[in-house]
Amino acid sequence: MSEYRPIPLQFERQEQDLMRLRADELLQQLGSRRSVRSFSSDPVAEELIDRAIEIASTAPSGAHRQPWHFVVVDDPQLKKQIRDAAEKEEQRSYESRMPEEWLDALRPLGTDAVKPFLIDAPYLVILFAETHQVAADGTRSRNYYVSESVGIAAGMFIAALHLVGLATLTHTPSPMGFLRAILQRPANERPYLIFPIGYPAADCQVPDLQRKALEQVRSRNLEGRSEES
Ligand code: IYR
Repeated sequence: MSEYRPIPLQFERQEQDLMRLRADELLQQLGSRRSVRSFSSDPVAEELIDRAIEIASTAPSGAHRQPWHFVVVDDPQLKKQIRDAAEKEEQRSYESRMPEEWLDALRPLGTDAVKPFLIDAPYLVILFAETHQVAADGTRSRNYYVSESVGIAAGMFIAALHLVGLATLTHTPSPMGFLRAILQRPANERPYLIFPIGYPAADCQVPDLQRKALEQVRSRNLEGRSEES
């Protein structure tokens, strides 16, 4: 495999004050993001979805394989097929597959097996992870750190959508194999997440949850070290 040609990094140092201001602004903007489960069917410009996918696709990836594929779905029939299949799986999960501990953990969120957002949202974006690559001559090569890479791309996608002014949800019906069948994707693609995307419904409500404070999610050096390791 040929090597990438080294080129000078484009990087500009910013004034400290500006860096602090940007960090504060970003925290405020991204901190107002909420997972939305109730969508308006108002149309959304598809180019905004495309820009968000391009932003997500700037994510770092193992060996720069970029092992992701985004399918943008707005066809009402496909959306209905996806909703029907997802609800069938979710019904079984809520009724018999999820252990009591998991159901207890979800109770505060009030979720159930009914997923109208899968047809109400003007777009569904289905993110697939490419487990390996298949060249034009049929030779396979493996990808590296696939779930880390695709997870990072997913996070960047969520941030991009929010900063652009759109609402989304990371939806994970389980199992998700039906997505590969309905969307007729190749065997090297594994469904990773569904993102319904649009504007929130006018009467959209979200759970009044709190986020962990900085002190709860970070420590410095050996602060709070564990005896066990
Ligand atoms: N996939 C199911 C259950 C679910 C699981 C988790 I973890 C959540 O944070 C929310 C829901 C559903 O979408 O209802």
